[in-house]
Amino acid sequence: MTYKTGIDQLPIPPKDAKVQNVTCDFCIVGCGYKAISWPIDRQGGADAGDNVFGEDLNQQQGAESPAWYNPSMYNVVQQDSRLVHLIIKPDKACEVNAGLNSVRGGRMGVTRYSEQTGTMTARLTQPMVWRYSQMMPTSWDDSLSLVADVTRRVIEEMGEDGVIVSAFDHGGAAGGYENTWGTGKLYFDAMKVKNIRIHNRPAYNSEVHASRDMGVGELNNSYEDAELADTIFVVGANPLENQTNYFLAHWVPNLRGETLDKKRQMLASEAHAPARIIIVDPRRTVSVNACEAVAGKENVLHLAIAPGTDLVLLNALLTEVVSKGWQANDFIAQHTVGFDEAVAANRISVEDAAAVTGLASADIRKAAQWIAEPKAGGTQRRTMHAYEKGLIWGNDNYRTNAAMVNLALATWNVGREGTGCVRLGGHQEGYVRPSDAHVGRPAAYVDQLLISGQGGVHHVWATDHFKSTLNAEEFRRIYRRRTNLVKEAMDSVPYGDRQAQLEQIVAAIKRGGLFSVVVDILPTQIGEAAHVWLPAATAGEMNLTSMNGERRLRLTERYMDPPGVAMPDALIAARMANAIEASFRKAGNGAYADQFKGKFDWKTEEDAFMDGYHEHAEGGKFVTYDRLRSMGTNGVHEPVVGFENGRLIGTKRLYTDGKFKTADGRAKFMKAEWRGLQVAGREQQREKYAFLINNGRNNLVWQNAFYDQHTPFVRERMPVAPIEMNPGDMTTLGLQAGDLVEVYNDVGSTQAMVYPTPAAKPGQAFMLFIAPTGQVGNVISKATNELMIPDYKNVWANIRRIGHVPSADGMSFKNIEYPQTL
Ligand SMILES: Nc1nc2c(c(=O)[nH]1)N[C@H]1C(S)=C(S)[C@@H](COP(=O)(O)OP(=O)(O)OC[C@H]3O[C@@H](n4cnc5c(=O)[nH]c(N)nc54)[C@H](O)[C@@H]3O)O[C@H]1N2
Ligand SMILES: Nc1nc2c(c(=O)[nH]1)N[C@H]1C(S)=C(S)[C@@H](COP(=O)(O)OP(=O)(O)OC[C@H]3O[C@@H](n4cnc5c(=O)[nH]c(N)nc54)[C@H](O)[C@@H]3O)O[C@H]1N2
Ligand code: SF4
Ligand SMILES: [Mo]
Repeated sequence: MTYKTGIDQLPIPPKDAKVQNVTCDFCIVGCGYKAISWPIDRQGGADAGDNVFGEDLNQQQGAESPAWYNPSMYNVVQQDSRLVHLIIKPDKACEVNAGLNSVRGGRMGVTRYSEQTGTMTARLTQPMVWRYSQMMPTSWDDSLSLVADVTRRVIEEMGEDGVIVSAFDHGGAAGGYENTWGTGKLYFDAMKVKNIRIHNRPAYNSEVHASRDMGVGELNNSYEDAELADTIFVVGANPLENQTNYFLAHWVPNLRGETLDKKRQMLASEAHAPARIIIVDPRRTVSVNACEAVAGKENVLHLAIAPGTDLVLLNALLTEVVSKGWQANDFIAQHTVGFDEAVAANRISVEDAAAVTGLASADIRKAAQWIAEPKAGGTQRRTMHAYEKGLIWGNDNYRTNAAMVNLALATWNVGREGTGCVRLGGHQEGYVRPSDAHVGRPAAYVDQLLISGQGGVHHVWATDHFKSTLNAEEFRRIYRRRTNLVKEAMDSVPYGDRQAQLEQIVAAIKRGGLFSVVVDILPTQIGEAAHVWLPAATAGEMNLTSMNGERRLRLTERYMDPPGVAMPDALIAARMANAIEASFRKAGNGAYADQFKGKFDWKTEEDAFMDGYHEHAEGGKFVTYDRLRSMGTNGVHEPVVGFENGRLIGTKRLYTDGKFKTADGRAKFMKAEWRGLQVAGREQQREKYAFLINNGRNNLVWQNAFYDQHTPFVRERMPVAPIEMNPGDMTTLGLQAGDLVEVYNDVGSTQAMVYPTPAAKPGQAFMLFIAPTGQVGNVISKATNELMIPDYKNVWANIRRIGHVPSADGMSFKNIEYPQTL
């Protein structure tokens, strides 16, 4: 372990070290971890009685020993103002990850704020405001009263439509029930803001409207179902890299046949075999490769579909299943409506579908068989249907989502063990807010409001549109211009004269300016344009509750202090609300001030949890911090339905009674006819440009790299956003590994570093999506579907060499595929 870090010894945690529950900060999977901490001036010992593991560490530990941690899991931090050693290591007893960490979660230790070890010292430690023509530190009262006064003046001039908000709606760090409630109560209860967007799309809407309209909530199964399935059918997702430990701890054992005993026990009357898997993705991902390695090629069907044509495949599968009579007739008759109409409207032959999707007819038939052919003995096959951003941010989101759910309903693959029709998920979830009904449908396209000069003040919570939105180049350009107008206006009068400042700010807004407030834990790119930065505390610096992709609710306990005066987002929202109330009251508008009165008296994040989740979530009345803490890293599946013998009682999977979320309880089939590449201009773009710029995540990097860009481990591997390219295409363009290229089309341009990828198809590149050093959003046009959902994935552009990344010569460009035997 001395390699590059120089660390060959780590302290042994003493027997009486503090052990707390942690759910990973990052992805949907929500792996269980333990935070182990103890005073800086002490150490445990190697004898079993002297360390927290209770193990004799004088002996060599086994390969899977939990009595172990690595330098990435360790740091020195402050806890209740005192220095402590801190280890954040995966919990072997957690059913989600069974002791596994990923290359992201395993680095929570080194991504904590530490003055002592120098990690993440870029964190925001105090509020900053635009003053003396630069960002200057100030107090909470001063910064929030400025935000409140400007927000008030904007509301006085423009009404609440002048307040534009960008806010997370997820769980895990940068979200969670406390913080979605805090922001939700501010904008949807005290105010009725309708010009609001979510962190990952330009409006306030659902990623999976269709599934919900059909009565099928999108997280309806349990991770155990991936262990019980006969077939796993995945569309547009790359679970090894993006839902890592769900894939490794639950899919792989089934693909290897290791869950056969469990299947035989739980589903005794049926025939069982190791699972097969179908992966629909234009790209050969490492998930495909890993599945082949563990299940054998004969049990893996990779459908390398023409980008954006999933709808056609899904409709053809439905057509084929029905033509074979493999649908679940009783279930359809008793629990659904609209089957015949949907089958008729969506009908497409396998041959016609093969022509559009570029797939072989035989493979489409094989997929239908693997999904729905009855098992030996005639029982209905159990097929888990899963999808994520290749479908959600793919072509024609609403209809394609509907076509996926149609197939799952027709084959009764919802509400039974070993099934599910589910999002694989992105972040953890943690949504509890007052009604958003006033936002309307379709919701306002917030980016376009900002670009067209509307709105006066923009509150930005834990997102960086400069990197992650569509049409990003134009967004950035206009956002800078508008916020600069306000900066110049602020510079023109004495900073200490609040009244003069306000007048200048309002005058600048009337000339097209925009006042921007960013709540984040680190400096961001959109923050460079902002006038106020408010420093947030993140998970572990506050208590935080969230649920994972199987609706498993847990509490991450506070194990360290936030940096400086940073505060949980929920409490920032509360203080902002109180400041806005005070501003209106002072200005003589008591009626408006009263909308905030008495609603934001929370002293702690637990107060926000009790006011929000406990009072408003389904089953919330059973849940308290103490009860959740005692449920440990395994938590409880939502919705919680009771509390008995000291334990919360949950719901392992949804719709087992065949009752769906519609007025009459019947799930709805939906018509979903094919209409080509639906977003305006994309067909033409495909014809005009040489490369598909497919884009998304990779294993190493979490989101916009907010931590990773400050971490040598990642930075030295990816100094610039990598773009995976076919070696033949590289030769044609005269490119070497590590070359810097420009990716450009009629919308904009961006930069990336060439990563040779033998599995990449000619003409199909894959770029890391929202890196600080190259954003795909620059080349994505502003057009969306009818409900304001972007197609981030199906984008075409040209590529040209502009140089070489200086540090690339010392880098590895090894093929990321696994060897074929695992
Ligand atoms: N390592 C890591 N894990 C993460 C994240 C991260 O940043 N890093 N982010 C988390 C978040 S917020 C999210 S939302 C999830 C996203 O999880 P995923 O959806 O798994 O991630 P992506 O890589 O965006 O896209 C998945 C796949 O869609 C494919 N695709 C592109 N176009 C099409 C198409 O037209 N049809 C089909 N069928 N497939 C297509 C791409 O080739 C890609 O392999 O990941 C979460 N997990
Ligand atoms: N081209 C393309 N674009 C995409 C996508 C795609 O597949 N392709 N996917 C979309 C998707 S699914 C997503 S999720 C988005 C992600 O896009 P963003 O939401 O813009 O990216 P994140 O990295 O998740 O942003 C998190 C921000 O919150 C801050 N933060 C972290 N913890 C905390 C906290 O506790 N409190 C506060 N206040 N701040 C915190 C971080 O510093 C960071 O600035 O990108 C979207 N854009
Ligand atoms: S798989 Fe996701 S939740 Fe689990 S450790 Fe990795 S990033 Fe964290
Ligand atoms: Mo996401």
